Amino acid sequence: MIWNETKECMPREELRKLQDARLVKQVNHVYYNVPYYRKKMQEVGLEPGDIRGVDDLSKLPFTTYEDLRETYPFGLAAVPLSECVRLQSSSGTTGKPKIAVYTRRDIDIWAECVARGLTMAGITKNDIMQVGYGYGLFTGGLGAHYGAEKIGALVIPMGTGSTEKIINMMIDCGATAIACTPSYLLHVAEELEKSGKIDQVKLKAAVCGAEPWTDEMRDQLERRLHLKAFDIYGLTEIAGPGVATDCEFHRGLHIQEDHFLPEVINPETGEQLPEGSEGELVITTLTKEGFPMIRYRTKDVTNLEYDKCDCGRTTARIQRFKGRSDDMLIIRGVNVFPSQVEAALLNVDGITPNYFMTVDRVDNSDTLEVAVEVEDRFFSDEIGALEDLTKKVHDKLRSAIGLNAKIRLVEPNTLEHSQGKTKHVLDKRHLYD
Ligand code: DLL
Repeated sequence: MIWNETKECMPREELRKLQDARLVKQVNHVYYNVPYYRKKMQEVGLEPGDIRGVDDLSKLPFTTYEDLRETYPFGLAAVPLSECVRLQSSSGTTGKPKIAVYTRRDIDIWAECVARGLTMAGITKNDIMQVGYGYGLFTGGLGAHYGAEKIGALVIPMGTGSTEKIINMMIDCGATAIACTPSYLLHVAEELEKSGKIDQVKLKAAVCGAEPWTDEMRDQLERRLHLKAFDIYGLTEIAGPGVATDCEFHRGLHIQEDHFLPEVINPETGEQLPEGSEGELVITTLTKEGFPMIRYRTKDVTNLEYDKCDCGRTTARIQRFKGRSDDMLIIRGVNVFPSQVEAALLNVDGITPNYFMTVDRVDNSDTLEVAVEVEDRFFSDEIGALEDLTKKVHDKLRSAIGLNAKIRLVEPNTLEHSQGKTKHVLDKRHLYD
């Protein structure tokens, strides 16, 4: 069953009409209710009547994290706070946290979008879904929770905490689905293998997101936990998880386009790019009451596909994220995304997806060290196995990113494991600037 089939599978011309009408309404809403938006539109000589539909989208000014910081905490709220029923927040990269407020209708639509995403992952009212995202200000816990309740699944609101307790609950209550970050799920897999309890787990689907991950990581999770892993995307400013989710064909994440209008731009020039080009994802909310976002620059780098998916859905699909434009490293003049390193590492037998990159500057030259956890057996195997593996990893990385890195292979559970967003990079170079 497809949750709300009418919207997700409607012909694109029909969807476009709906988006046109909703965009006009959303622009009017912010113009008349948010002085900050009105001022920004007036500065470029725009009146609400100039926006007649999606074709006029590029006339509108962008909204950025800096705008959120400037208007912190409630300057972009488009309804009185007495009309809002929820506040969520996420730490910004620098300075103030990002804060969003939601009306009751916003919460309902958000839950509907998550419900569609969970349905794509095959989760139904017959499932028992354990939520392993943090509850509280982070949108992951409550977002997944409301979506799962909407489809009628039995929700275990576990949140984060002791991995042992999380595993026991999962086994004792027979959880059939889990929502958590991919890196944490991998940690759960490792712990289950170690304790010999893997056969007691009934999970059939995992809905993972909040951080970039790769197809190679999906393969590992699916193989080690005997489940199907799905990707879910979202951000606090726009709603939370459920802005887009991938289906069983894994041809990209279907955007809930009746609520979120996507574009891809050149991050340097701000110019809208043609279909299929890679660039920064920009999202405009179409139905938000509390905290609408007009052309919000997500900083997430991807490209969009618009052809009909094998599942029958007609919505645009986000292709695997390369990372965030502000995560991109320039090492000795070469552009490197951590996700490229992850994908290369996972192509080597015996390597786990737990890695940490340290970039430094020595004698005016950039250096890159990659520490990576490898399977236990390499530490007990015959002498030479570790050296061979180090060389293999080094060569794989060099051909993937074009750089010679210093490789440090470490035992399982040496690097930090996080239940939230995992940090994979330390760039020490800014210390010298
Ligand atoms: O991470 C919302 C979320 C919760 C999404 C649970 C999925 C699951 P923020 O804390 O505001 O919101 O962070 C948003 O996280 O701009 C991306 O850079 C990154 N991100 C989120 N999902 C994915 C994903 C939540 N599936 C920021 N793949 C976004 C890659 C992701 N990056």
